[in-house]
Amino acid sequence: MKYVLYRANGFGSTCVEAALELLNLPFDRIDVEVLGSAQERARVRAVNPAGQIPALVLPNDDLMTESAGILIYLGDLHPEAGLAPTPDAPQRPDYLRWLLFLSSNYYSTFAITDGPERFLADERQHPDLLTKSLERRKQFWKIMEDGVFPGPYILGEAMSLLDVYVAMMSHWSPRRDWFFEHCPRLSGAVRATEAHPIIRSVWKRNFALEAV
Ligand SMILES: N[C@@H](CCC(=O)N[C@@H](CS)C(=O)NCC(=O)O)C(=O)O
Repeated sequence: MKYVLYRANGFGSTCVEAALELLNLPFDRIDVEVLGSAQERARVRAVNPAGQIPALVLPNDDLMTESAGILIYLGDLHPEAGLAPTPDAPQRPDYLRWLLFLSSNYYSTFAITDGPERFLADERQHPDLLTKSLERRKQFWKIMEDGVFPGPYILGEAMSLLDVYVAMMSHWSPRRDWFFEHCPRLSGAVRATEAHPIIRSVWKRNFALEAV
């Protein structure tokens, strides 16, 4: 029995694709356009009523959504891979804290910029909404950058799915140049993560560029 991942290059499904590959779990990819035509969006909503990816159908046919939740689930299901600190590990609180910090704060701003009309009918106010969203993204990255990270990865010696999450998001707005300049410690973890051969190959497909 396989997983089925609804995905699009470079979107939030990228981290789930990476997790499935790192864990060597068989899965099928189904390409969708979440920001595409009304018909295409309806196709996505038929799978995930929120109209979003990642959407992962589990081998028992249950649906799972929410990028951070999926990463936590997969990492916990395969502790032997060492991609998630176990519940009693000292790194566990930071692991959960930053995964959820990113999904609920940083990631959620994309719901605004991907469809400002969903929040404000008056188009003249959209540029302000976009500017403010960008400012908030930068603030959230700086808050995380100022957290205590021992390196070389965010939680210390071992790469975790938190590093994969951050590496994916480093490609998103405010984009890599800003990220590398303002978040040097997180950037170190991103570079270390992107040196992993599986991450390199998943990134090549998703971001159509060299990983680092
Ligand atoms: N909370 C969700 C957010 C997922 C999300 O916003 N995905 C974007 C693509 S990266 C999407 O599907 N956007 C379509 C829309 O908002 O209509 C998660 O963490 O998985």
